[in-house]
Amino acid sequence: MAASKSVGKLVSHVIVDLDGTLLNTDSVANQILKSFLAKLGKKWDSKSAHRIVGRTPLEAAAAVVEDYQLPYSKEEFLSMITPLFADQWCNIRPLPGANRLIKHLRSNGVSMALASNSPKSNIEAKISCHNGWKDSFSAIVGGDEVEKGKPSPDIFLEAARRMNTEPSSCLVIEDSIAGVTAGKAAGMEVIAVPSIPKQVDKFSSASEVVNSLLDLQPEKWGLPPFEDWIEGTLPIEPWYIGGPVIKGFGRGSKVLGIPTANLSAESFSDILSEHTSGVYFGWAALSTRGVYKMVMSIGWNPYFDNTEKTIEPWLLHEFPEDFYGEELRLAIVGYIRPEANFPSLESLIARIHEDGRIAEKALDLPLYAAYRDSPYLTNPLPESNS
Ligand code: ADP
Ligand code: RBF
Ligand code: MG
Repeated sequence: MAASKSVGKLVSHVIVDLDGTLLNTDSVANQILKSFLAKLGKKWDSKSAHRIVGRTPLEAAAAVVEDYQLPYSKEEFLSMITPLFADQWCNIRPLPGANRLIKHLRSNGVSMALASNSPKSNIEAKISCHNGWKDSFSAIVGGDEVEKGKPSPDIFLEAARRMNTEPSSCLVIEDSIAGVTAGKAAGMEVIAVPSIPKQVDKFSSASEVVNSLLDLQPEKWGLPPFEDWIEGTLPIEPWYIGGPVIKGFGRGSKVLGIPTANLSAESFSDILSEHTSGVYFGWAALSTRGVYKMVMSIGWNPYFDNTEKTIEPWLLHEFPEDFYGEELRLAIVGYIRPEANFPSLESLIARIHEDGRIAEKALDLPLYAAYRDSPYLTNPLPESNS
């Protein structure tokens, strides 16, 4: 839930972190470390990712050497993996909402700086892969340009200095605990966008915690509001997933009176790691039945505190029977809100029904209705060879 304290001061400048905040670096880092460790006969545990998020490269290397008892010094290990990362820089994808945020601040003339623990040359290489990013920042500060990296405040203080402004006029956007600590120590307002799920309590020192960049409300800080929300929905670049309907927790119909035709989250771990948890909507096709309006949640269902991320699509239609095993295809076209916890089951149910009404109505807008005819939904399944 977007926990917010009484929101503090108004700001005029924004300082953003790069890895894990604008870029989905974790996903690429996980792949690189997984294959590197596999060659040493060791298995990368993505749960230890929190030990490297937000650290300087050498600190992150030291953590991996220690955790996996590698037969190298941290310097040796860093020199082995650095080229592997350099090869992948242009494969690191922007996180949802990153391009939108950069364009928004830029087109409204809000000064923006980039402040990262990475060396400056790495930052420049990474952002050069994304159109319009470099020119959007009036200052870029790398970890090698100050004495101490985050959690020390140096990087943020230097960014403010280069923008010719006071630290107290700056709003920091950060995904890591080290970054939040650094921003606060610099005397700045800090919005945390945690990249590690279910760790929100660790970010209590932040001025505000949001689930993703899609949930930012710049007007809370005296900055220009986003103007792309339409009737309670945010249009997104559509994405498509599909597969056989599987058994879920057996809870949707029974406990909530809201059946959800679950897809296997495991089969879509890559695409899901690109999209933040939350409530989305779009169109759902069942190959033998038709195309229906759909609203869904993706995530850990905070009310039930699940340990697995699940995909829970509710088709806005009454069906005479179950359709387990049938091919379900989804075109996801818009975002409604982050997943939330609720004080009671009734309030969760009421909120899901409201999501349903919002989706039902929005999907009639031409902007969203157009995707009802996506070939992905309407084309027959390819013949199976088996
Ligand atoms: P599970 O936990 O196994 O997903 P649910 O109680 O959520 O069980 O029920 C989901 C099942 O109900 C779906 O897999 C599907 O077969 C059926 N179903 C019937 N109507 C709908 C609907 N409108 N939306 C989604 N699923 C539906
Ligand atoms: N579960 C939550 O814990 N928090 C939510 O905010 C939430 N939002 C949902 C929104 C929609 C549109 C749907 C279909 C489900 C949502 N759920 C949410 C998931 C619900 O808990 C889940 O479908 C049941 O637990 C069934 O497994
Ligand atoms: Mg279900």
